[in-house]
Amino acid sequence: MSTAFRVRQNGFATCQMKSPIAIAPLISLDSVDSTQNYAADLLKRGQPIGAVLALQQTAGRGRFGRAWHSPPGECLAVSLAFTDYVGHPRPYLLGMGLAVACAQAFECTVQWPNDVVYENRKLGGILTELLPNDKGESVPVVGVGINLNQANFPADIAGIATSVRLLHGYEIQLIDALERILEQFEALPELLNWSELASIWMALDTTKGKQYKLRDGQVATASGLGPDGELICEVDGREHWALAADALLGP
Ligand code: BT5
Repeated sequence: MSTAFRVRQNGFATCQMKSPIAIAPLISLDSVDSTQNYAADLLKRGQPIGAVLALQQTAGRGRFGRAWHSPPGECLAVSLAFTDYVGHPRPYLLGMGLAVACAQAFECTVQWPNDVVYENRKLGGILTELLPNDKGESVPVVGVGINLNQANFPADIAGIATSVRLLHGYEIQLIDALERILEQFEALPELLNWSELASIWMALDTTKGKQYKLRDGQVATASGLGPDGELICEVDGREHWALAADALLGP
């Protein structure tokens, strides 16, 4: 854990989120399997890394190994390495903070735990992983995928996806989109506890009343978020708290 982070965790200072590329390099690639994999490799080798951005991913991934579709120049695909937050007790807050920043940047809403949505269609998703560095420490790495310039989508996601172009009628370069998101992210308070994000998240939240598939396959209805940002839902009239579940998207 970095000294600065330990001091902040102990409550001696409050500040705002800092973009990883304010303190370490942004690496831009034409094509890569997954920006998360590339970031993992650099961290393991002890190379300095703030973020990895790719024009195209050939094997982008979502949560639980699901595929993430990111065609060349049309989808922002970036992995942000929070090397300053090694040992963060709630690394998922960094991902939720980035979801909020994306929603603010593109006038959308958020849906627990990681979706940037507009009227039940997914503009983007966030993948938060803990990846080991050369010292064996766990670095929070947040992968951000935002659909920017797509005019249409492959059949399997056509009913659940949308893009900035489809929503707002303009195209945007990947780097400009990233800049816009990070500007919003840097305006957030430092996210050490859910209490710092709760009111900002809830102002954009569309989780309540949505249907979720729990990890055991049961379908639940969301009733709200708990004191640590976990999902509170109802299954057959019984309250259930979940740390992982999938929103059922689409019309
Ligand atoms: C996510 O997973 O939403 C997290 C996506 C994170 C992608 C970024 S891109 C940069 C970085 N590098 C990576 O390799 N990944 C990260 P999840 O909640 O599991 O959603 C995945 C599901 O969303 C898939 O099973 C599809 O149904 C759907 N999907 C795939 N591609 C999509 C797209 N471009 N737009 C909307 N939905 C999509």
